[in-house]
Amino acid sequence: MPKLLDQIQSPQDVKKLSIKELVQLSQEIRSLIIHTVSKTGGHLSPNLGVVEMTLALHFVFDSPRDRIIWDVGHQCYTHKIITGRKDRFAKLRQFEGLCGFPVREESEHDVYNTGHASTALSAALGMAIARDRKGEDHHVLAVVGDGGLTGGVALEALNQIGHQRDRLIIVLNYNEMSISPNVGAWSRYLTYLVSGQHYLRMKDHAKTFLKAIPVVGWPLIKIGRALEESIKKTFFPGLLFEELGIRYIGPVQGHSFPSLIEVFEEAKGYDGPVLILCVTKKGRGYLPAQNKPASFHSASPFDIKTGGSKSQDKRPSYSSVFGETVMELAQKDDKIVALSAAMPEGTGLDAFSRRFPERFFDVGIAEQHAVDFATGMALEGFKPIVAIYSTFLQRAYDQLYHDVCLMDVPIVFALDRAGIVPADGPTHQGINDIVYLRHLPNMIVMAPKDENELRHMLRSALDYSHPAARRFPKGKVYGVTPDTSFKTIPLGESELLKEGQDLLLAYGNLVYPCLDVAQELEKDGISLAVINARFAKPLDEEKILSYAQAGRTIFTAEEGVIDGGFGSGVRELLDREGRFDLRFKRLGLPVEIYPVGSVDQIKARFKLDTPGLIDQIKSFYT
Ligand SMILES: Cc1ncc(C[n+]2csc(CCOP(=O)(O)OP(=O)(O)O)c2C)c(N)n1
Repeated sequence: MPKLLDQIQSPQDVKKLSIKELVQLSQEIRSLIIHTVSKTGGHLSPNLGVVEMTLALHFVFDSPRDRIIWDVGHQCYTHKIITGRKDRFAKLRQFEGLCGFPVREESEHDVYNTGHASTALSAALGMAIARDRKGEDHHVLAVVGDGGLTGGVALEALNQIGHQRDRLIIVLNYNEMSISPNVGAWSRYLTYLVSGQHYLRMKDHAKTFLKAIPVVGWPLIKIGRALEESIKKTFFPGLLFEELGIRYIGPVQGHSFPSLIEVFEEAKGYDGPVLILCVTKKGRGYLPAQNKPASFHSASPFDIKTGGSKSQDKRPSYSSVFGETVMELAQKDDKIVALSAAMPEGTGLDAFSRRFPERFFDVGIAEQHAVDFATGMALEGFKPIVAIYSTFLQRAYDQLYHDVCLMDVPIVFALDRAGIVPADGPTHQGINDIVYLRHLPNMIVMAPKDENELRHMLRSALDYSHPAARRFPKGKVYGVTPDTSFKTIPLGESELLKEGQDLLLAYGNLVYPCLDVAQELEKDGISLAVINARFAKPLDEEKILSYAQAGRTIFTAEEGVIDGGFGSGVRELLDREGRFDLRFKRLGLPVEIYPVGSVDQIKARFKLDTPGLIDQIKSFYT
């Protein structure tokens, strides 16, 4: 059979299809997504869940004239495929290939860049009001998941949407899942709305039954209609949205083209904000993903037949070492509690959540709330360990400053995915945390060189009695044998790993690469001592200044942006000591928008891999 997908160059081609053809196209797209992601990795289960919904949106609406904003944006593969990027889809998440999230620079159909959750409603309202002020008449749509709707930003947007009442369409993709099963009172409410499906069906059956009764049938239906408003108030779902000033339509079967097209057409005609609740199945069409949607939320390359990972590397990840260490420490201290913002698996806390369900809190996609919630618990004597990816903790910057640091509250922050993050693109890079934490009063900022030090740092962080943040990268551990007992690292103490004349002061996961660099440079007659800094704050001032006093050249190395980072802290120390004469160089990452690619590719691009570091140091000497 000739492939329908070959004929689809733009959404205009989708509009020409019959329902039967749309069904065929959705199958072809699913197959393309599964085959591509099995090679490239990517957000498999979210994308398989929204194929029909995306096609129906493009069938009914007129992108890019109508603006479609994808919340998080991880579910945009079908949208990319039918908006002229099918031929580049094989290069999804590859260096110089397609980004896995909407990017304005890639296509006029991507009207808003996303990656972090819960922003679409605010952006859509902004665009809707702008449209109205400009006297234009296109549609603005926000597609948001039930997970995305747990984020505070989304709730703030709903608040204003209901107030402004501008024309705007919210498509709520309900699949019961965030990455893991969705949590919270909102989630419970949405589940209640969906269970209203039974009510809808019951209502239709009742009507058919009444119509069949001669004479009294129709009057009874009329009375029923009159009663409906009050029944609705008591039983009928959607009321909360309606009370907020947002028209509610749903629930809709999110894999049925006739239903989707019908409600999208209906929504088009409404002169105010409207929310359509679509029920979809995450992972639909690929059994392993359907059965384990969380494992396939963001999958690494996998074998299509079995669903098993293609990776041969059996080393544990930093996240899982972190999760196990939290468990070990929690066994001996019942004041320890662990928090995650919708990422129990990703942060390695899933085992902890099963072992200590009473001491684990998944707060939803709510990083700001997580930090203040932890502050409250800590002030009452608990010891919260808050595990949030470096990029997502950016959300809670004010809470870190205003609540945690000004009150000097002892909370341990575990910043996972710190440094360069592969494949997800600029929105997910964990490169700013050193900068945004370093200048907060009372905050201790540290990074381990390997998994053994990660364990000691977690123990130490609990002992310091101040807010303490510890970053570690995505991926597999270095592969050292961990010590059998914990030790507390004296606050601010660095570790000399190699003697030498000048100083290479390395931070976190750049410590071992810097050792390699120093060994290599010995061959060229460059002698560098290598120090594992451990702390970006407080710095080991005594040790650093001993090299300064001897007039040595100092290099700093960090996997984070240079401006305001670890090296900048060292520079500030030298300035305070009046050492403007010293030769000094910061090695790190520039402030710019990062390309999609693997860690190695991005490091090579910014000369932060071993050859790049060698090159930078050598040229500094010449
Ligand atoms: C601020 C922020 N925190 C955490 C994440 C990680 N994250 C990506 S997708 C996702 C779940 C989204 O769930 P939902 O919106 O329901 O979409 P679904 O995957 O179910 O389609 C999470 C927590 C994020 N992208 N942004």
